[in-house]
Amino acid sequence: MVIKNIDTKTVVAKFAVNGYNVHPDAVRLIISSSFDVDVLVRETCAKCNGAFIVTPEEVSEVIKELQSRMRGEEINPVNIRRTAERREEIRVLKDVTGRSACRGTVEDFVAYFNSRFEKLSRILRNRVKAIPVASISKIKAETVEIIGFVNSVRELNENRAMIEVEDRTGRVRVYAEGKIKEQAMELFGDEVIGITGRIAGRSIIADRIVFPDIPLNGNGKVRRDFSIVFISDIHFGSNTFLHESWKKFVSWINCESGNRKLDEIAESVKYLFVAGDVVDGIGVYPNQEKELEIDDINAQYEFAAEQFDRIRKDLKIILSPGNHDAVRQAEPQPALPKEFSSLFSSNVIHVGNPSYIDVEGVKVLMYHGRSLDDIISRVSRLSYEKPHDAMVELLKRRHLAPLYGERSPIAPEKDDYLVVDDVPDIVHSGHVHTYGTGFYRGVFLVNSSTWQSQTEFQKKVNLNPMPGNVAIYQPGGNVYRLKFYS
Ligand code: D5M
Ligand code: FE
Ligand code: ZN
Repeated sequence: MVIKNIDTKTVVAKFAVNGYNVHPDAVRLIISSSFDVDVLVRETCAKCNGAFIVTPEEVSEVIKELQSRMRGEEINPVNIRRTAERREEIRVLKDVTGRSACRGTVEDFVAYFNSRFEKLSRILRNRVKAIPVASISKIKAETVEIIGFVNSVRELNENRAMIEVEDRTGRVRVYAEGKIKEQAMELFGDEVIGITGRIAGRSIIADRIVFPDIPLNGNGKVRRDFSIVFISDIHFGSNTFLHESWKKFVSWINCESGNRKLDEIAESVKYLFVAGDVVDGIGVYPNQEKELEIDDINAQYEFAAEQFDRIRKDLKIILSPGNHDAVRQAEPQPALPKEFSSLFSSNVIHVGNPSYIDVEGVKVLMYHGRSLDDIISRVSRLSYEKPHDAMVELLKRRHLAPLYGERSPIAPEKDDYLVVDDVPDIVHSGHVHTYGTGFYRGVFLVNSSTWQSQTEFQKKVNLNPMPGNVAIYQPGGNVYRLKFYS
């Protein structure tokens, strides 16, 4: 319990510094809560992300979350602290692990899509002064702004498309022409967007499609004096796992490459992120057993743990699962179960997929990247050669799996963990086995290739992996690319 002697003015000032106005009832809630005021302000600002005024409801939600995080820690002690009260080097800001509550019923899906709509429309409300769709035919104005789910998109002719947009009150046809038609044709359906346009009878002629998108300069610059290494898709246990490349990588990260410049880079590394497909798994695709070197899941994780154990222990390793790992397939995926996570040494921190992790004030959003297959196959200008361009589409839509019902199965949690509600400094994904880095609106994007050479399946579908490519990023500074496979 924190003993507080804090007044309204101080709380208002703390929000003002972060660019927020705050409702008096929200201030009262903060003052009467047992949590540290700075923690509450920080977490609330992160939650509101761009809202104009902080409401008491938002503060209550944050308090509830902090309480459940504390309970989670008591029930399930892990080697990371989930409470936001202490300033640790690593904080897990959002992760479904230990909080999954869905059974996949119709009601769960309704609640899930409500959560998605609520979160995304809240972001859009700062940019679009929306009216309910049902009231369009009743108002006298010539122009209108709405926010809704994309129901469908249809190309009418070369210059014209029709988007059906739906909110809680009804549906409306929105016509898109010229440049806006081109934007409309890249909509997947199921995203939440804003529309501004002219009223034409019962329809709208769009003059702008507004995406929830992240702010122009992300979170502003965060500069740190350490570096972070990003890898994924190691596929330990596969007969195409690249032992030699992996060995070279481990020597390098242990500052034992023998090359002075490379060892200096390695010395600056404090964190290693691993974005899933740690092992190849068992029965993930038909006839997989023919392509396994280790055909037992326990033995695969034992081998994985042994390999990570060779990495210097002052490095913190943050590891999440992918579709080949031994957790549920539907996203969000919880962290590896105890029987496997306990095999790893204590510098390995197990988190879910996706998860938000704060390392010394740098926010990393780590997501395995299953939806990238869907996005790349849907948008013709995107390709596997430049996976970071596909990642941009996730940030624009502020959603990690914007194509519902395709190759990315979703578990309908009451809270949509796949919404990018918090603006990250870094987005790390994998899955497509190709390498790419870039910046989008100040956010560093990295897709971290693989440690597996081309599989029989990938040969058949003409998928050319780029194994052994490693990205090293010093927040606010340099990006390096090292190749451990030639
Ligand atoms: O996926 C590695 C890459 O290979 C990723 O881009 C998907 C693709 N892949 C793998 N298996 C399939 C199937 N069965 N259908 C379509 N595409 C596939 P990974 O998660 O490592 O298997
Ligand atoms: Fe993979
Ligand atoms: Zn994968």
